[in-house]
Amino acid sequence: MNINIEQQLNFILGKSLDRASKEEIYIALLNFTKKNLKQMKRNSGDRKLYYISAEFLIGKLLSNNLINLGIFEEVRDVLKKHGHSLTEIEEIEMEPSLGNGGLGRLAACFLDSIATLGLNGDGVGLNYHDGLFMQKFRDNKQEEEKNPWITDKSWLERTDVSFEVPFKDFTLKSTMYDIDIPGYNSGCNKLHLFDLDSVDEAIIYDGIQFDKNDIKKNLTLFLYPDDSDEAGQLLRIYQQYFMVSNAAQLIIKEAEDRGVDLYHLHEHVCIQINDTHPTMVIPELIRILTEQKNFNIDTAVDVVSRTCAYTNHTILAEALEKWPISYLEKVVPHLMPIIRDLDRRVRRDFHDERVYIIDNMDRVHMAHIDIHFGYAVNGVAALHTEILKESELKPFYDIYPQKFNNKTNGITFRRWLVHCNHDLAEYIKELIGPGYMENAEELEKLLQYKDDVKVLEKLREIKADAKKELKKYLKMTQNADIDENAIFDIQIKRLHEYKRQQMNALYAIWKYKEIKKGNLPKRPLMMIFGAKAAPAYTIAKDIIHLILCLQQLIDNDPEVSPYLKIVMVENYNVTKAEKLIPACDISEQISLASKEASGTGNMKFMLNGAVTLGTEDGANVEIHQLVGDDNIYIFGEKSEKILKLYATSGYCSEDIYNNDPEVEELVDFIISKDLIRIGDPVNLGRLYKEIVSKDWFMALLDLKDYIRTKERMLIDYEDSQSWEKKMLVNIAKAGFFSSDRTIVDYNRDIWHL
Ligand code: 26Q
Repeated sequence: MNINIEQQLNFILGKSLDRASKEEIYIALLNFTKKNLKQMKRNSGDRKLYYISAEFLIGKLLSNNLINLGIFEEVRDVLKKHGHSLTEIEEIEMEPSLGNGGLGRLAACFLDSIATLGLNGDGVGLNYHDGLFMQKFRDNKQEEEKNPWITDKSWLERTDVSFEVPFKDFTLKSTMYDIDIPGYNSGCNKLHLFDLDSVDEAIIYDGIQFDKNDIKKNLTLFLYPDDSDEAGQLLRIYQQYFMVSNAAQLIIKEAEDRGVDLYHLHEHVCIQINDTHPTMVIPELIRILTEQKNFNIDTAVDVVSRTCAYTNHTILAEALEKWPISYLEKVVPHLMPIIRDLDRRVRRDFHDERVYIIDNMDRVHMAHIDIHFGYAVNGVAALHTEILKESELKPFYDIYPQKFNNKTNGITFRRWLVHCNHDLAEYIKELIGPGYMENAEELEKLLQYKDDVKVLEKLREIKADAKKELKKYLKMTQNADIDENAIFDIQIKRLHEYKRQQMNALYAIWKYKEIKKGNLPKRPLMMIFGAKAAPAYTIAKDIIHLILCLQQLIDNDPEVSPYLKIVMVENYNVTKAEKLIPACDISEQISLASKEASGTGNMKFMLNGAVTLGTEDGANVEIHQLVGDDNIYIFGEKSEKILKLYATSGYCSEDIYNNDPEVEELVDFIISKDLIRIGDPVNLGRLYKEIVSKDWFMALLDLKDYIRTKERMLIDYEDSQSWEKKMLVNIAKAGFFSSDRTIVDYNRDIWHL
């Protein structure tokens, strides 16, 4: 770049960098970066992808955009020269609150890789003003507050694109906002976020309460508003339809602008439906083509079916969306004739009620629309796709074997290595050259240093520095004191019973009791959690309460606290993940086998030299295959056995509790005097009862193997050189999990851009 960055910044500021405040510099950098993005070439091509998703968990953008523009280091050095640190300036940026977990972060990694590979593909979603709630801890409980992240000056650019979205009782006029998505060393794409001018944050009161019926004011306020009542469910339908009607209108407008003959839409456009949330794009496109473009319905169904592809992210029954017809009639009655027609087609062709779109309780199965009227269905890790084919979606696989395919998830190394762990990225570059930044499999070249003591020591040094950084960060953000010499054991992900944070908490109880008995560990253990619980998910909140109570119990126990510490990070988000992941030794990936579709945190940790403690679930299976038995710690029952247990109702937690006094002792501690004194007996009692009498995700089944395996890991950690070797092998084998590889696979098998 032949521009003098320093002069440009001074010009934008209207004064010298030396005399500018952090806030002023941030705004100057924002404007400067936006100007540079404007000058990038737009990725183009005859065929265009639209990735529609309810979530885009993009994280802060400043550093990442500078990296992808190739000017990160120059900017950092210019700032440094004038006494400023880019890291501190970044703190001013608000993190966009446009996602919740893995599915949203995956969409963000995909946008980065699509742009980097020079592919013509944009994201389409909603511009939630408060997104996912802000988590606060009070009295050892989660409380929810609003999270207004959109500031005066931001990456969002208002466009003059606007569409009319028809609902039963009124029509709403949208506004499209864009965020530029630069590829690394490549062209630029866009994320289109639709919004409503009439949305009004002033209707939020008392945390995150608001009038669920005031659609004009609430439509794009929150991601996943509480849907425990009818008004909440209707609001979700309003949101989903608003998202896809805008998407459909944008797609058709852009196609027509490009001169595409709509009868050949599928040759010029493909639409990726990210989970079932955007499913209504299928009937909406059919509606527009038949009502406004003179298509007959057979042709419209045919063209749309060749345009749309669906990704499944879960086998949990409760997450597979089924909308009552009566609700759809209240919000989008004009889609119902089309949905009924699609159901009629299915019933005409197949005589198996498991594949019908409308079931005998008058509910519309969104995934069934996607599978019948899309041309591809993919799972997100090898095991997950096999489970879809062999059990969850078997009746569909029997009908359409050619539609099913696997696309193992990936992560962008620009954010999850170069940005979040710059020292490690630089050191890798020193060892094997910069080629791995664009061809991630080149990381394997690191294996030649497997026995190089100097290299291994340097890896540990980089890890130790990251721990010190995290220590500073946790002190600053939540006044937590952590010991940088401890082993860092980290579980960060949405709170869900299947992910089994409760099993990890039971380990903490075990360890606490061991220390009380005088079995002192060689080195302190630092257990870090980060998780938000859905506001209406009671047991998930009880698990948070348990963890926070344990944290307090241990902090106040001088016998235990030198050896064990728990920190639950408040308001876990992408920014915090970026600080936590580089500092991790033990990556907790302990879902009940068969339940975690893929996981992507597991990939971020391994790339940063953490060793996985995990079940044979999701992408852990593939990590295991790549690194081999010596470089991962696998425990627990396998998925075949778990699926059988479910099929035969063969699991009874009470039997384990009653017959294993060690397990009983740990579970009983949840309602012990020690904990009840700190916590709320209602929450702790409810959790205790849930684990003893139900334990739907079988934490007790795997508990002892889990404890044993974690203990083995702590012992192995003390053999520094062999542990460092594990770190190195994990980094070296992470190349497969680059989202660049994932996107190459999507493009080869599904998109054909
Ligand atoms: C459904 C119905 C009603 C309300 C909400 C929902 C809902 C909301 C969010 C259902 C699912 C989600 C999010 C799912 C998700 O994040 N899945 C994760 O996707 C990752 C990317 O593929 C995988 O790595 C994870 O294993 C999977 O859990």
